Amino acid sequence: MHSPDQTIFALSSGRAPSAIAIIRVSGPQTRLAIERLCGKLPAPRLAQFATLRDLDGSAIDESVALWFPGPHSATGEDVAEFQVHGGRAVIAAMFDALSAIDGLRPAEPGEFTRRAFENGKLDLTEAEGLDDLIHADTDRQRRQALRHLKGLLGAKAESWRQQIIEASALIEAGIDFSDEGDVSAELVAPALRKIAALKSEIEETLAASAQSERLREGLTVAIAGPPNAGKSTLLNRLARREAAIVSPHAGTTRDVIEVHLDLDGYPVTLIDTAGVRDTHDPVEQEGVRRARDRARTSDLVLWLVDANDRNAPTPQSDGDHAPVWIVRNKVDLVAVKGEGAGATGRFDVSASRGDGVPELIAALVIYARDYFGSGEMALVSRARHRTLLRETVAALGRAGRSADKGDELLAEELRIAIHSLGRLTGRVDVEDILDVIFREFCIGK
Ligand SMILES: Nc1nc2c(ncn2[C@@H]2O[C@H](COP(=O)(O)OP(=O)(O)OP(=O)(O)O)[C@@H](O)[C@H]2O)c(=O)[nH]1
Ligand SMILES: [Mg+2]
Repeated sequence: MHSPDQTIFALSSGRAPSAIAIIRVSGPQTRLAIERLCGKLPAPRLAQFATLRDLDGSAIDESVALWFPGPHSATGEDVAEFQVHGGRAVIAAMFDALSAIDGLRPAEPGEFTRRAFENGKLDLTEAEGLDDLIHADTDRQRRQALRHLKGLLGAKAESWRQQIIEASALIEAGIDFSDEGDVSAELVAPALRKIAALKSEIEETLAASAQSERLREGLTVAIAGPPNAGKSTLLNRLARREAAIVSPHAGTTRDVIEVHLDLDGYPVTLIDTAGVRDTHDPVEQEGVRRARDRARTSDLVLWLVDANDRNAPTPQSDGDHAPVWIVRNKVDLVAVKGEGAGATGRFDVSASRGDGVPELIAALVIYARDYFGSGEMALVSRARHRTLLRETVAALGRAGRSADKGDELLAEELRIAIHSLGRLTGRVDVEDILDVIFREFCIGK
């Protein structure tokens, strides 16, 4: 995909129609593109009012144009930005005009950021942070992403890498001096101390980030239980909108309905499912199957029962799956309060009137806080980071243990550690993972 000789363009702002749309161009033909459309080149980095014209000279729109000559641009290449009116026809006409210029083509997802990475404008962890920032739904996700965008993990990894390179240099020097016995030992001992210290530092970082990947993914809470218990009513109340259909008929919900909540800054996906019962209706059977599936793969299940139903089924908890909270609904219809309410994981609510719902929400917030742990402050936010840091720790551990087996073995383990850290920031040999990472990006970024 990497082809710096091509000039790319894309709509970088949100979905049309909108008040303003931003179209970005990056690559060697950018100067030509801006001259063709605007008639002349604006002063670098200054907003310039311009009537944009297609190749026949007819006006497309009145816009603000910006010209960022490389390397002082977001991608490191020549970049132009056209701020046009955000109508679909305007954008289409702009795309036609840009496509008509030789060497210009629409960008692939993430291609602008990839070029920025290739040109050393950001490292891989910063690029990932940028993607996370664009997709952040809650304030906590935003703050975590910003930490990565600022390069905190990248800088840490780079400093570790440099220190291992230094330790490794001592060992390599020791190998050169190996005929002289003592010199080698004198060089290797401090290197080994350095390696042991680095290993514990990386282990601490991993431990402090134990749950932080979760902040990207969010917490999934499934509302399950027998038909007609009021599951959809509860979902609507928690979502504060009529997301699911509510009716007095048992078996109303068939599809799995998802709503996204921002619970005190924590991202939560709430799922409403079909009431679980034996049924001959094939459509409802499929709904029940999906309900069971989603309950199984969720992180927490709210098992909702009608407080008036003495024979309400209890959840089939199958072993190591998500914790289940029992929520007795429709307490507005019962005179006596349930015995269990107030105990851990037991709630009495009226989904339709709202009684007991604040307590349920408060418990969910506490649960989320625990579930996400120190995520926001943690440095590691992706499985990719964790895997590479674990590889580094393992190599450093082997290096420490192989000290008496010869310096060559030790040096080889250090090379592995250096390589893993290099892959983290994208300094070495990462061609294979680049496609995977940048494919997740939006077009225009
Ligand atoms: N009195 C009272 N009625 C409720 C309460 N919550 C829900 N209901 C009523 O119970 C009926 C069923 O509600 P739903 O939310 O559709 O129940 P459900 O569990 O989603 O049902 P299925 O989708 O069929 O499994 C509706 O008539 C609701 O108005 C409550 O707290 N109190
Ligand atoms: Mg329902």
